[in-house]
Amino acid sequence: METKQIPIVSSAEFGRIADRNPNLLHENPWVVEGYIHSWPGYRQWQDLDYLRERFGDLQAFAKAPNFITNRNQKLVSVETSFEQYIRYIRQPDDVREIYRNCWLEGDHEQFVALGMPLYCGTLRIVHHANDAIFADVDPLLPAPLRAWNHALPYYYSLFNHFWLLVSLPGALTPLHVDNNGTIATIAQLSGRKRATLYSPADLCHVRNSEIGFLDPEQPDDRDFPTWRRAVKWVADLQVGQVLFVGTNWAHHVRTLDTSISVSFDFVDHSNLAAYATSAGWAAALGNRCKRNPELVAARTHGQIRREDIDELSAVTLGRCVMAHVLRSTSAAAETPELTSIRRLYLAHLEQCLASNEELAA
Ligand SMILES: O=C(O)CCC(=O)C(=O)O
Ligand SMILES: [Fe+2]
Repeated sequence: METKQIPIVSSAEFGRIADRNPNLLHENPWVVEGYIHSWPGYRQWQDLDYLRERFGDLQAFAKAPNFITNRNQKLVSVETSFEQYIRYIRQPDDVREIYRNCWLEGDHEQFVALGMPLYCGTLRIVHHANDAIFADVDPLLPAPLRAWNHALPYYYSLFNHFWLLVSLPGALTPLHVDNNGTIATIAQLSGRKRATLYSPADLCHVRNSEIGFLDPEQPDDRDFPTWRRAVKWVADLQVGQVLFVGTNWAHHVRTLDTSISVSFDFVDHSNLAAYATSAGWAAALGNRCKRNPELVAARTHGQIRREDIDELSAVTLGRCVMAHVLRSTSAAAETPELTSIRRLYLAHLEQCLASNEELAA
């Protein structure tokens, strides 16, 4: 098995490479340093007391591991507040007392047997494109990269993420691929994390449709007989560095020290087609519409009919509704950039709908 170090570059060098190669985020992962130090929130967000004051009231789930992606993995979880979770981070030995009666899946004994800390690794801190958080994390990406998220209707409510992740040494996010063809970024504010990645071309060696994903720390020859053919990309992410994970790259992250990260995914020119045609957001939107059929029929002025809402699959319905939203909003968009992104998105979507047998039937 070949192991490669993920290249580490300054944000200035990264900018020069990005100018020459618009596809660079997808050819290999990158660790970029030297721009999140200038985030207005950088220092404050390293302080657990500050985070507790700002986000303590948020309802949270903490799990061990963060989630599971293999049929043979076991999961335990608690329902908590972020404030209570910070208490656990400070006093992990008090876990029995802190989470008495809070177990959702498994219990304290099963948690102890797993031998890994609870991880609140999916704390949503952004809900829409105008969220106040963006003032703290600016620039989100080093130039010339530009996130197009803000131009994509409902982006932050369709399983695209913007998370604050606080974790103890040993916390685990198992191997997985992010939703919707997005590019993932993990910005390290405190402590270190070990990242292990596999390219989309190597997914066939590390993903088994029945079992799930490989455990890169303990590969199983029976379920993943060809795992040695995959190239393993590795980096120990240090404070101040950002890891970029391209579309459909599988990633596994082990926390090494008590850690604070911000992780978000994004869409730009390089993955808009992958985003537009992915089934994840479309199914989420379609299912939401199926729960409110009258509202959807009224809002689309009958262009999407009651019977379509009932009969189309959630994915197709989600795509039809999004195409409708894009047609009606791109003309009225506030800036030429917004208009052109929405038009491009719509063009990808229309192509996808045109080849849809469900609609032809
Ligand atoms: O930092 C972690 O534990 C995992 C984060 C992740 O998978 C992501 O941001 O997509
Ligand atoms: Fe991820």
